[in-house]
Amino acid sequence: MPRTAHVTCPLCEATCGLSVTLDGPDGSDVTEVRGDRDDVFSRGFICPKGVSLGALHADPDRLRAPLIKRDGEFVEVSWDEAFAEIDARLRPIMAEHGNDALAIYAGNPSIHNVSTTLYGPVLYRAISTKNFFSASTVDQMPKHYTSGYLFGAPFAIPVPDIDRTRYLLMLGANPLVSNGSLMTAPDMRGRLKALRARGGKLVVVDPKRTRTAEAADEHHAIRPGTDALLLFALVNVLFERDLVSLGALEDHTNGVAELRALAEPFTPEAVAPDVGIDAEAIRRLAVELASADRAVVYGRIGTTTQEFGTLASWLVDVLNVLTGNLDQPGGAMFPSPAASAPGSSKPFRHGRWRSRVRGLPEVYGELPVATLADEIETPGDGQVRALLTVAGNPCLSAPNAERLDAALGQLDFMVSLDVYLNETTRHADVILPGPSPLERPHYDLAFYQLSVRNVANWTPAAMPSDLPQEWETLLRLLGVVTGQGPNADIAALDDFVAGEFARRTGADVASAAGRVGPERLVDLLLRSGPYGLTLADLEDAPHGVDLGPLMSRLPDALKTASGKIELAPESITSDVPRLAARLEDVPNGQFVLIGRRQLASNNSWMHNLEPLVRGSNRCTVQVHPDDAAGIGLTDGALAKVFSAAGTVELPVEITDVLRPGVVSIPHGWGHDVDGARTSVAAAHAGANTNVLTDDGPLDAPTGTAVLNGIPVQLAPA
Ligand SMILES: Nc1nc2c(c(=O)[nH]1)N[C@H]1C(S)=C(S)[C@@H](COP(=O)(O)OP(=O)(O)OC[C@H]3O[C@@H](n4cnc5c(=O)[nH]c(N)nc54)[C@H](O)[C@@H]3O)O[C@H]1N2
Ligand SMILES: Nc1nc2c(c(=O)[nH]1)N[C@H]1C(S)=C(S)[C@@H](COP(=O)(O)OP(=O)(O)OC[C@H]3O[C@@H](n4cnc5c(=O)[nH]c(N)nc54)[C@H](O)[C@@H]3O)O[C@H]1N2
Ligand code: SF4
Ligand SMILES: [Mo]
Repeated sequence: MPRTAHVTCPLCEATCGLSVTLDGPDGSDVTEVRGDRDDVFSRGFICPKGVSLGALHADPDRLRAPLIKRDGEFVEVSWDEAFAEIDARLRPIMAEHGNDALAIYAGNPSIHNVSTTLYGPVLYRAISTKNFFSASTVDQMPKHYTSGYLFGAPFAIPVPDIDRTRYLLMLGANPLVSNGSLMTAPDMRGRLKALRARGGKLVVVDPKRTRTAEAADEHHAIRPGTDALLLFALVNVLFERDLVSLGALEDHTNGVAELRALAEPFTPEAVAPDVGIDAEAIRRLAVELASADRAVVYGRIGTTTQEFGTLASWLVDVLNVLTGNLDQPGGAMFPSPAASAPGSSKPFRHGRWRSRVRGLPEVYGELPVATLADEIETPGDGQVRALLTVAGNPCLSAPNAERLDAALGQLDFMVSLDVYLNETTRHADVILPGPSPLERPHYDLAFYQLSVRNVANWTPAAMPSDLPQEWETLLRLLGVVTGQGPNADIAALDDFVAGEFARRTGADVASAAGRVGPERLVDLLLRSGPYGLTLADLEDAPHGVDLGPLMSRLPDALKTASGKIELAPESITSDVPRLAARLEDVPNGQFVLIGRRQLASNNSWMHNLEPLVRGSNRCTVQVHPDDAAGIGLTDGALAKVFSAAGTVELPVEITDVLRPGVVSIPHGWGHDVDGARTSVAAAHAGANTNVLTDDGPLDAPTGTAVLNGIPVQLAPA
């Protein structure tokens, strides 16, 4: 008899509810995946990735047993053998060289997985290495940094109240393809349509006329990397025209006068030649933003992974404050999640330690992944000799990928928690697999903190797994790194973790009696959360619980030392002279490379699924027709693309959606490596664009990689 499981899709930030039909002798054959029409948040929405959850579950290349590399070949082993190997090889490295000799890289899916979200940090704290890296420094770290300094807490990220706004100025985001990021909002097409239907306006700023730009009222093709200049000019106009109006924020904000002074040189006329948008249009945008009754500015990855990522992220929030739209319905609001992991009670600061080789400051407990290769390659005290990756594929996702790939090959020991033997994990000595998304429980702890509506939805595992849950594997690793050996008492460690959670949240650990692992921790977090929910409440609501629209949260949400919004903190404003220098020295007209996301793709790791690699999901270099004509490129022919870091070859796709002078390559491809076990991906290999991105220039305050706006040259191959 077929049965239906209701699951929250864990593949992206949209948190769609899906109905999964299961059949077959042991109920583990996925016969259909549909959008769940009764889901309180997503109302039946689904994308091609969600549909492919069944293909992912069934993928024969997905690992189902631990692997150990013996004489260069991976062999399947038991869990006991795998842990014995880790204990025998990792412990001596840590004993001789210290914990900093073990680096950690946590990848994107680790935040889409309740086991690794909750138990990863437990292990990382126990290892306590300075060399902690994650996908955040190729993604949203500037946003944590600016939230840390403006609001006092790196996870206090305001999100656009998209269902109530009447004016949305969106920069560097393409949610009709990405399905939204730092903005949990299933069915973005429907939400943007509704915005326009109620008389609202959508303005998109993007070097490319994306799907989202096509669906907008207005599109401005900005020159890559110049968002901070544009945003500063908007601030300038607000002051010039006396349009600054903080409203309810007046008593809660410091730094307005400093900001006025800082914005002075950035007039629309001064920035226009570099930004590529004319001064008159910039003035009009500022006036529209200030006069719309509910307006919001939103920036995403095109604004964070660029040379001025921190300044651009900061100015997005600054504009929301100066127009009185922060914390107001229809503006940028702080969600009120039902459960959130306990954070630090101290106001945010960065630079508590620095990287050994380049002296880059720590931000939010991390060093930039752009410097991981430096730390592995450079001999001396504190050199990285071992690496643990958790759900990450830095060989495809980090800048200067060829160099990092070679560096991983030099490690003394590497362990990966991962579901594939791929470009990165092929360098591991031991790979520890986790269950498929349908074999584990799910709760979107991180993404409900970024949700445009307050909702809560718990997903029990749709079916049992033959593999240990990843929280158990992480605790077993905790046993190894803390010297308890390869067979530590996991239940005892878990009791200890739950006790600590209860202590930090004020919940009574006995109230969650009878539960273990993430179930117990989520139950404790819900109980201590603002709605007093329990896990049992959510278990009774398979389509989720709607907790209503976003609510104003100031001043309570502010954790700065002053208790106020700090609009002009020195840790941010000290980077303004670097931006001002750009006004004097506008880069010349060479080609610049930007990235792009594809609907049927998920960064680097879902290219092994036949249904997703068919059709339009192709790794090409997009070039504007005028540019192509100028250098003799023809559609479909191969081009060579060169940068300071490397060279790749890939097919040309000629399209007028790009701003002339800008070329675009998607990331996450380049599957033609030796030693991986992803047969479908290998047949659709594509090229790795991060061979072209450089690990040298970074967003100065945070060390976030510059992945957009890379100078490149092109030629027919
Ligand atoms: N040039 C360029 N580079 C980019 C970007 C860009 O826009 N341009 N975007 C950046 C961004 S935003 C991000 S987030 C990063 C992503 O960078 P990463 O997080 O390093 O890479 P992913 O492609 O997400 O790879 C995830 C890995 O997790 C594994 N995995 C999947 N599910 C699970 C699971 O349930 N458990 C475990 N243990 N493993 C799992 C996959 O097999 C894969 O190895 O890439 C960045 N790189
Ligand atoms: N289908 C699919 N969905 C995904 C992912 C995926 O790989 N595939 N990845 C997920 C992840 S990890 C993340 S972080 C999110 C990201 O979510 P989004 O930020 O919405 O991602 P993108 O679609 O890359 O949109 C970035 C846009 O920035 C533009 N851009 C590039 N440079 C600049 C610039 O200098 N200035 C401006 N203003 N714009 C610029 C690009 O043209 C692009 O349209 O998506 C998530 N969702
Ligand atoms: S939009 Fe995201 S959450 Fe929704 S089905 Fe697609 S991948 Fe899953
Ligand atoms: Mo990301």
